[in-house]
Amino acid sequence: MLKKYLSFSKEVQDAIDANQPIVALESTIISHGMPYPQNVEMARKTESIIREQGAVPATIAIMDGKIKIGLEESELELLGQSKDALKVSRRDFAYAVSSKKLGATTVATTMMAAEMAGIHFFVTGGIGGVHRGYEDHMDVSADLEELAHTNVNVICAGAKSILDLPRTLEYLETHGVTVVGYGTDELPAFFTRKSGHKLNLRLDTVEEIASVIATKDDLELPGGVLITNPIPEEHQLDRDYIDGIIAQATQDAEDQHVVGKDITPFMLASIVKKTDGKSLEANIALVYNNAKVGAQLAVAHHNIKN
Ligand code: PSU
Ligand code: MN
Repeated sequence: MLKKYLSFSKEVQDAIDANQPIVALESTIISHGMPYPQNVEMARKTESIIREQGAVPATIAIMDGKIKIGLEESELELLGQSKDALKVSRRDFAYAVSSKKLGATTVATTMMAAEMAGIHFFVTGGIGGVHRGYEDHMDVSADLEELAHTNVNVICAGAKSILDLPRTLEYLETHGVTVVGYGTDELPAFFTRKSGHKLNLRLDTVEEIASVIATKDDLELPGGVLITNPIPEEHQLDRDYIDGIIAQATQDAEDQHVVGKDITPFMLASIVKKTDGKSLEANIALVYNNAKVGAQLAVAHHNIKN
C-alpha cells in the first residue's frame, strides 16, 4: 500500500538497484529556510557535493499526492520559488499527501519519508528543538520526537540559539537519542562552532560513527543518531554578534505574536535581514560541510555493511 505513494527519481531508483549509499535531504530548508534564488543554488550544490563523495542525493518533498524521493531540477526550482508550499510536520503528513498540495518536508517528515524509502542517512543544516520560553508555551519541535523513534541518522550543525540548547539536549537524552560531536566536545550552535554545552560523546572519524550506527542497528535499538558537525572555522559568526541579532529577532517574533510552525521560518528570515545576508552565507557554508561529512559517513557505513 505504502509503495503506491512513493515516487523515486531515476537517479535514486538506479542507486537503490545498484546498492549504492544514498543521502536524504529535506525541502523545508529550501522553501521556508532560505530566500530564492540562493535556496535553489544551495540545494543543487549540496546534491553535487554528495555525489562527489561517492553517494547519491535524494531530496524529499510531497507533490501531487506522492512522496517524492529525489527531485528533478524543475521540481527543485518549483519548491524554491513557491510562496505557498506547506511546511509539513508529522501531524500534517497525511493531509499533505491526500490533498495533493505542494509540501516541503521538515527534519521530522524527511526522516519519516527516508525510512519509508529505506534510506538511513540524512543531511540538513540545523534541527528543531525545545524553544526558549518552553515553560510557558511547551513548544518542542516534532524533530526531536522523530529522532527518538525513526531509524534515520541525521547530520546537522547543531541547533541555533533561537532554541533552548540545554533543554534540547536534556530532551534528547530522556528520549534515548545518541548525540555525537564530530570532532567537538561541545554542541555546535549552528552559526558558531561552540555553544558552551558539553556533549556526552565525541568521535573524530566517520568510521567510528559508522561503527556506532551499525552496532545500534545490530542491537535493534530504535531511533536515529544525531551527528553534530561544527561550521567550518572560516565561516563562523562572532558569538556575541549573532546572539544579539537572535535576541532582537526573538523580541520581534513576540511583538508580532508569531506562534507555532511559523516561528522558525520567521526567525530565519529575520536573522538573514538583520545580518545583511551574513547569516545566509554561514548557513549555506555549514550545509555544504554537512553534505560532505554526511556523504562520507554514508559511504563508511556502506563499507561496513557490504
Ligand atoms: N533550522 C534551520 N533551517 C531550517 C529549519 C530549522 O536552520 O530550515 C527547518 C527544518 O525543516 C526543521 C524545521 O525541521 O525548521 C523545524 O521547525 P519547527 O521548529 O517548527 O519544528
Ligand atoms: Mn513548534
